[in-house]
Amino acid sequence: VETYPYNRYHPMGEIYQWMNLIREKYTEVVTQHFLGMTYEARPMYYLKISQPSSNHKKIIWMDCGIHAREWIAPAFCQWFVREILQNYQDNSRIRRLLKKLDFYILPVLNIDGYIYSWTTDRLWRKSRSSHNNGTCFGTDLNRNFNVSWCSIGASKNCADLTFCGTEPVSEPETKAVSSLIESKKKDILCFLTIHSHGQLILLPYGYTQNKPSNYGELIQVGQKAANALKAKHGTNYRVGSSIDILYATSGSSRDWARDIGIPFSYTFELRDNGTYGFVLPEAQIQATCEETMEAVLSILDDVYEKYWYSNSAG
Ligand code: 0X9
Ligand code: ZN
Repeated sequence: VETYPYNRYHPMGEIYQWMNLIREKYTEVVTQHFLGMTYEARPMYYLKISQPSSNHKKIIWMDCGIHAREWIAPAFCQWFVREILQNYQDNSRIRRLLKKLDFYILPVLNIDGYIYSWTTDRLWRKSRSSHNNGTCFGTDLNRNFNVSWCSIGASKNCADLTFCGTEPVSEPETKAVSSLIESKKKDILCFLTIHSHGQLILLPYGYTQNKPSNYGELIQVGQKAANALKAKHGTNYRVGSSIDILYATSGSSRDWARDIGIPFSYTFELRDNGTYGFVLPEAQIQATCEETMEAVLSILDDVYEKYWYSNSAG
């Protein structure tokens, strides 16, 4: 674990091995949990980081790599896990968070697609499910959740990049995530889903101009996170509701999570702003992860405060 290069992109086999090493080295705080199998029958695992405590804890969910080609996202999930584990004993900020929060981290949601982006097509986005008698492949897993499914910003044509699947939650990967989140939703305070690119912090919704009931605090927490991010290396992010500052989407995990009652739900679109796009050079991994870490910690500090010291998000 000490020698694992966090400033490199890793193929899926190495990420599986990394999860095993992390679990073995940090047995007292990390457990690995099976979520389900992918379409191509690979196991999905998330890492749970939890300090034994008598407090009733809230859950922070973070997934990375729902889109295969966005390699910086899994790199950030791994970076985040390392930062938490290397610092939780000495760093009072992280120690405080872990007293009342458990972190659930899914480093690669779309494993089949991620592997395909390494072996065959660097710019692959979707999953690898087969459709129309094997004439087209892949569902956009971020259009397959059960929220206003395939109503806008998604396609029913399996050849399209935003193919929404054959029905809501038709894909094994979205089933696995949905059922875990559904079963824990009363305890989940914050849902973070990490993408690239565009340098955005997006909040619900993508499928409607309506605003969530806590829109004001979502904007405020998001803007503070963007300020913290910029303070690290000067990178500019925009913050806003998805449909306003990006484009319309239906069936996204973030909107679904908000609509089942998870108060703080955000999509991050990491670096860059289009120069390299999805093919962000490895030389930028470290700075991207450092600044994103500041933004995520800012959100976690805020949701921690808001949950335990006010009634606004209960
Ligand atoms: O299109 C997407 O799913 C995301 N952009 S990406 O370039 N990473 O593919 C945007 C997701 C934002 N979420 C919603 N608009 N619901
Ligand atoms: Zn994406």
